[in-house]
Amino acid sequence: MTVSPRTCLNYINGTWTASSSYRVAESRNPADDREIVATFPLSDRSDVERAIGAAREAYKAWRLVPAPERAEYLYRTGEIMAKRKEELAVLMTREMGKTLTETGGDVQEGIDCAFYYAGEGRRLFGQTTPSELRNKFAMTVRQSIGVCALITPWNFPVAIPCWKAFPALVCGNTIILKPARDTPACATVLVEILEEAGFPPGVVNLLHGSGQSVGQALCESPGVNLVSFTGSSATGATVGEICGRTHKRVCLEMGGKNAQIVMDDADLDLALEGALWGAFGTTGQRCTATSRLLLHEKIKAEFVERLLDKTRQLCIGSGLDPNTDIGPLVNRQQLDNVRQYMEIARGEGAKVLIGGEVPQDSGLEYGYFFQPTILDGVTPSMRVAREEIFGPVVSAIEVKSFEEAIEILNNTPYGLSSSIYTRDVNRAFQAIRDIEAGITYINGPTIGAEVHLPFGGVKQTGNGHREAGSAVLDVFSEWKTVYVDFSGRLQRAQIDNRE
Ligand code: UN1
Repeated sequence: MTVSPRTCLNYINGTWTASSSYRVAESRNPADDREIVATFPLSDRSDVERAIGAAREAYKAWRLVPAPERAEYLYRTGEIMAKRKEELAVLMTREMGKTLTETGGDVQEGIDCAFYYAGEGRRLFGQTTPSELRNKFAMTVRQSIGVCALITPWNFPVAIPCWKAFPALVCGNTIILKPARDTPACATVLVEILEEAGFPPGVVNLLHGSGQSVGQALCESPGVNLVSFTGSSATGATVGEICGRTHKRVCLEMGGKNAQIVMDDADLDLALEGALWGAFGTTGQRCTATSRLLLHEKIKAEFVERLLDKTRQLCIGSGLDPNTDIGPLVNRQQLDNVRQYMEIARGEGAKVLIGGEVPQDSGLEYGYFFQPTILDGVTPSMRVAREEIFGPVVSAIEVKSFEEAIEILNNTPYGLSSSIYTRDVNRAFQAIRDIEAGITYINGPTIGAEVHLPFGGVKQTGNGHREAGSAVLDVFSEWKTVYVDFSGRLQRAQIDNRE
């Protein structure tokens, strides 16, 4: 069945509009690149300026809407998203390739996020604390920040925009969403849902286009107060640099090189299921994906053997087919990256135990498929052991002890997710203490974070902020400290109370 391409437009000040450049580009189905999924505008600086103008104007009234009332819009958003869940999941599979089970999960994460941050509208707690002076009251309140630019990736084309948009909105900010070029249709449907939920014109804006023109202009403009970015480390460094120069608040979520440790006392069946899902789920295109297995020497041979068996049974194909376990990579560039890493791995002396190639099966020739791949003989200094691959490739690394496993796990520039399978409770708690990562799973895979807990990483994964949970409220709001002196006289802190 062919579906005609969707025409995506920008959304500025409550109106769907073409770019003033009139230039367009298209997104294609990565399982069959003959299919155009959508066309979208390549916005230019004048579109960016119009969106910023609309968002600034709308901010004046939106910041004054009481937070519980702002939350009502999010409840409606969650309800509409739930109604459109299946439609959105199918569209997402067509646009970026992951399986229907996974795209349904992506939309569900967005729905959960809507209800969670709607609830925050009735909390947004500040603190009260005693003043050091008599007849004086001290408290903190959260204040909105202004116009937030949200620059989002293609791998979670609904969930990640929701992680950013919903807390931003409930905190009283207005937003400009700049989605990835690979997933314009998913972003368009999300904004249609926000429109239907009734957000006033200018509160939510959408700009399609390239990072070089739209993303950069948003980062540079003095009209934007905050940039929240999820994507590659290289782009994140540029975003951070421009925002530093222009004194903007910036939240960066970047790469990962996540490891799963399997100790000799682990439940191997459980650890195998975890490794399979963590490494090959979403075709390895998650920043939380498992890309290193740190296997205790006593179980390594058996574990690898059994993992190979399970990997052989995985079915590669279109994500729309219910039998598919592994969909395609998102685009040709991503496929070329993974192939290049295979050459690097072979050149460095790693051994390909399974996979490592583009599948030759008929029916897959028009897609960006890659076989699930397990590498052996990988040493911690090799590039494949240190750099993010973002594909279905996992390295099996032997470790002699728990201490060695932790040392290797920490030996990367990143620190997002991590996991350990062990039945030893002491080991588990030592791992929680010693692993350098924002997230640690005990007896679970490295993927599968939930929206009401903080999400983010240490070292080069981020810049110290957390998304999701109540932690992200510290990104999207400013603390104001308020002192109320009801003594009717001048009271001097640090002086009068010491006399
Ligand atoms: C990402 O890959 O950028 O924890 C986000 C997970 C998902 C989110 C991944 N809930 O795997």
